[in-house]
Amino acid sequence: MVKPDGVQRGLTGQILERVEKKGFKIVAMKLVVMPREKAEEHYAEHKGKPFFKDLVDFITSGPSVSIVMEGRGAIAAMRKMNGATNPVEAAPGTIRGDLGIETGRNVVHGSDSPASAAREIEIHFDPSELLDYKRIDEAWLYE
Ligand code: IDP
Ligand code: MG
Repeated sequence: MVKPDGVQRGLTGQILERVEKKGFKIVAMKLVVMPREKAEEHYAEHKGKPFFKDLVDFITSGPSVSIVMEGRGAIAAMRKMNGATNPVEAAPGTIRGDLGIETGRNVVHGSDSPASAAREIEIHFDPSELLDYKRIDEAWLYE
């Protein structure tokens, strides 16, 4: 997900470009202002933490871009591409390392496991919004 700070700062295109250039296939995508209930469900694991309210306020404060992407090792690779949660600790070359400063404004979200991805996809998308197609470069991306 490109969080509302990423959308407001005009970073959506270059973030999606990194995903596409890496070779991952975007199979669903939407621009939405997340409803509060969905945001609370999305971040359920953080309920009760001191930053929870600010996080939900922020994530619902404007449009965000949610995508579902596929590819070999996609979840771990995307987490690496996103970089550490705190952007000042995130490695240069990562999205957060290149584009952010504050933990509460860290530009992107990425699912951290297959189980989280399945849970989050269900929150953000209807199954009919996930598209099944082949990228023409697949034969050159994979051995
Ligand atoms: P992640 O996004 O790298 O998976 P999590 O620990 O799951 O990091 O936290 C979810 C989001 O909550 C972070 O991306 C960040 O926006 C926010 N967050 C996490 N820890 C803090 C904090 O200590 N202060 C403010 N915001 C935080
Ligand atoms: Mg997380």
